[in-house]
Amino acid sequence: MAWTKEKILINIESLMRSKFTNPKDAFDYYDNDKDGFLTKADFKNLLKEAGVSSLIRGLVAEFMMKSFDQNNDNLVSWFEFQKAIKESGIKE
Ligand SMILES: [Ca+2]
Ligand SMILES: [Ca+2]
Repeated sequence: MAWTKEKILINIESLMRSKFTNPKDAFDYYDNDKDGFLTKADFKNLLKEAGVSSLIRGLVAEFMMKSFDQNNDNLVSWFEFQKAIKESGIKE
């Protein structure tokens, strides 16, 4: 079974739907230290729960960081997260 970008997004979307009522709940949940930013490690946790294979989790987390993080500080703020979710087509 191949992991395409679409499949990963579908998995993330279904995780969001089953576990959280809105993206902010998801963001707060994965923001472990509650500083208002997600790190690459936080994305790995999200991907783990979305059922993404451990073999590619690191790579996908890296990819998500790069596409979500707009000011290149290696952190994803709520603003960046929200924007990326809108652009990805994941419905709120
Ligand atoms: Ca954090
Ligand atoms: Ca950032």
